[in-house]
Amino acid sequence: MKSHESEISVLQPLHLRTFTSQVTARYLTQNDLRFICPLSNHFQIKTDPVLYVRSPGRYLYNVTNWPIDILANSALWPNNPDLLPKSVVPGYEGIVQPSGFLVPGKTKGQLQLYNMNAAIPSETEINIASSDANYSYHRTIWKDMDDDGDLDAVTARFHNTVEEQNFLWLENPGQAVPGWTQHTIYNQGPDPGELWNERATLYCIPLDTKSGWNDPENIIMRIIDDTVGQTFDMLLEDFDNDGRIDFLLTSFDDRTGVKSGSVYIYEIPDDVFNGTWVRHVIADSFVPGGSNTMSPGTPQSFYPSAAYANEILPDGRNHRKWILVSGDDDGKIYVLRPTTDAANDFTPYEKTILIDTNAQTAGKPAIGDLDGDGWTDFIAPGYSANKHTYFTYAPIL
Ligand SMILES: [Ca+2]
Ligand SMILES: [Ca+2]
Ligand SMILES: [Ca+2]
Ligand SMILES: [Ca+2]
Repeated sequence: MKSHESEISVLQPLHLRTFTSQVTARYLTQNDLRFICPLSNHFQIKTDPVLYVRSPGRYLYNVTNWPIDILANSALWPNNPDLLPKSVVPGYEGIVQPSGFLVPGKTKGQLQLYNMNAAIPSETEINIASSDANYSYHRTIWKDMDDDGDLDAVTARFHNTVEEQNFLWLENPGQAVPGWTQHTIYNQGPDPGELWNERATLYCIPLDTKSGWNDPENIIMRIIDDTVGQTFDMLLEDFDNDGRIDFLLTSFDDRTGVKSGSVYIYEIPDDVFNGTWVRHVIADSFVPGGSNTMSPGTPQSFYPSAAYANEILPDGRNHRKWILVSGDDDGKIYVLRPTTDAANDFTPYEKTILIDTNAQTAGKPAIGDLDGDGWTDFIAPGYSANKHTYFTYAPIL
C-alpha cells in the first residue's frame, strides 16, 4: 500500500470560472454548495442574491459549466448559512440563512429558513426573526433551550457597534411559521465572537437549574481571555484526541499599532468558571491588508481523506484533525497541520498557504467530500479576486 502521507500531499488546484460578482462559498451538504453574491452595492438599500449549486460533486471536473441557481434575493447582506437539520421544523431540511450587517442600509437582517429538498426552495422561505425591529444576524446553533423537546435557535443579534448587541434564543413553535418569540440571554453580550468587547466569554447555566435558560438569573458569565484583541471565530472540539474538548479561537490584535492575527487553542479546565484556561498559540503572524480589516477569519477542522480519518494509530487513537483557516482580509486561505499526533502537545501547527488570491479579502471556504470519493475537497473563495478555486486531495487522475 502506498504511504498515505505521499498521497495526501497531492493537492491539486482547479480554477473555477470567474463569477460576475463577489462571492463567498460555503458547502453544507453533498447536495448543496452555496455562494453569497454580490455584496458590491454596499451603500444601497438593495437585497443581495444568494446563489447555489445542487450536487456540486457531479461537476467537479467540469467547473466551467456549473448549473448555478438563484436561491433567493430577499435579504440585505446575507452571510454565514448554517444547516437546518431535519428534526427542527416539520417538513423542512435545509439551511438557515442569516443576514444584515453594520453598513448603513443593510442593518435589517433576517433568519430565513429554506427547505432545500423542495423543487423551488425559495418558495419555502420563512423569516423566523421577523418579530424584531432592526437587527443583524450571523450564526445559528440548534439547541433545546426550554426542554420541550424541539430544537430552538440560539443566536446573537446586533444593531451597531455601540448601541446594542444581544445573545438570545428564538423559541421553536413546532411549525414552519415566521416570527419566533425571542428570549434575550445576555444584553451587550456576544456578537460574532465578542468582536467589539475584545474578549472571549463563556455563558453557562448550571446543569441542575430548573428553569434553565428561561431565567436570566441562572446565567453565569466567565471571561476566558481579554488579552487577545478582537476575537473573530471559534471551534469547540477535541484537537489532540485526549478525550477532552478544547477551545480554538481566532483573533486579531492591532492595539499596539502592530497588526497581528493569531489562532489559539485553550485547554478547558475541569472547573470552567474558576480553573485556568491554558492558552497555546498554534499559528500567528496573520497580517491583513488595508484599514478596518482583520485576519485570520473562520476556522474549520477536517481530515484530508476518509481513510486518514479512520486510520487507527498504534496507541489506539486517531490522527489529529487538521484546520483550514481563512486569512480573510489577507487574501489567503491556510492549512494548519499538527506537527504531532501526540496528545497534550499544542506546539505551533505547520502553517501552509492553500491559496493566495492576490486580492484583499478571501472569504469563507467550503470544505467536504463533494463527490463522495473519500478525498476531501475545498472550494476556496476569492471574494475580492472574484474567483473560486476548487482543490482536492484526490491523487491526480
Ligand atoms: Ca425547545
Ligand atoms: Ca417549542
Ligand atoms: Ca483535547
Ligand atoms: Ca472528494
